[in-house]
Amino acid sequence: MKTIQQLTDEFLEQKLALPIWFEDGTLKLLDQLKLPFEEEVYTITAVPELADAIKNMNIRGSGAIGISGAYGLYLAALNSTGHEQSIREAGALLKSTRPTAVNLMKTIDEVLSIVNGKGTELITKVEQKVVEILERQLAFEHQLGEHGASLIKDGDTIMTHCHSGAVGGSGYGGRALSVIRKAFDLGKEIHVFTCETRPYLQGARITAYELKKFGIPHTLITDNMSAYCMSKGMIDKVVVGSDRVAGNGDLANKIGTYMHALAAKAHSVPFYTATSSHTIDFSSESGESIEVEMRNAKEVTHLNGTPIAPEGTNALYPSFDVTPNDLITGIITEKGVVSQPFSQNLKALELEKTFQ
Ligand code: RUB
Repeated sequence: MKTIQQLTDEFLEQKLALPIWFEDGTLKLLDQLKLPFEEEVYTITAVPELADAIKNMNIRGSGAIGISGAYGLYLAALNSTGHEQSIREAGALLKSTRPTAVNLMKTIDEVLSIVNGKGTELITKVEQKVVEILERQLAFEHQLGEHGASLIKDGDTIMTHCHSGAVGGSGYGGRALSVIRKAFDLGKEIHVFTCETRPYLQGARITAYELKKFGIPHTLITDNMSAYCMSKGMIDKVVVGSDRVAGNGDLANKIGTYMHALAAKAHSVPFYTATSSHTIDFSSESGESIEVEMRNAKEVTHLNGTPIAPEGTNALYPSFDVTPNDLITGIITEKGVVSQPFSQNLKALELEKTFQ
């Protein structure tokens, strides 16, 4: 099997838009806080630095933080010369960084499930597991992209929210943008409306940056314009990513997703989430049990460090919301597009089996 270095070299050759990669015994991370104006690369030499980068959103997006967890455990294995307890402690630290995106927890648990033994043998074991995960995640992006692209018609305008793309995933197009990118690569004439995504502006800063990079025609709107655009027949489909899908199909995704889904239902615009089986969490029966991360209110009262409200203004920042499954037309996965009733059809796909 390949080494992590060989795999990363392959990824770099494929010109993927990588969020994180391995180079010369360290991790390299594209600083997403600097996008779209600078493409600055951070070097990470120890797991606590990686944990801080995830917390501070230098790296973000559920797919990207999932693979960061895997890379982080490999770094822990190397730095501790294959010490089992140190790898487990690194796993606990990385899992504590952000609570909503389930990919992070699942990926770390998957690596930890093979952690036993010591020394070089353990390092190699972790490395092989991480290689397997990285290859699989990238393959999912292509597969779910193909299934999703089959829903897109020539001439469609697709609205998306937040950033569910290459640098939030494994480098091809993450989830929502894999669907869009595949449709575009297949020659479909499409246009994308990207919502700016207050307060962190992932749509304006990162989705628009990637759409430009991939040459896909697009228009930026503010979040509160979506119902207007739908009411005027300007949007044919909504495709968003997913931080977690509960067993009944309820969707936890970036704050604002729920509001777009309500507008889409009111205007009979099909609403899809693009995800992978790794993001379907059968241990959450419904969205009610999903923990929504509350972030610092200063991220609402300030924009890029500049205050936009009177000093002392109270603000609230739930970073995600839960869209009830009855507002969702279909769940696009690497195995196909799942439709209602989701509880039954998600189970029928036996998605979790992939990982047993
Ligand atoms: C990102 C976010 C994205 C989802 C879906 O949150 O909510 O919409 O992660 O994208 P943050 P994907 O920027 O707070 O990490 O399906 O690619 O994970």
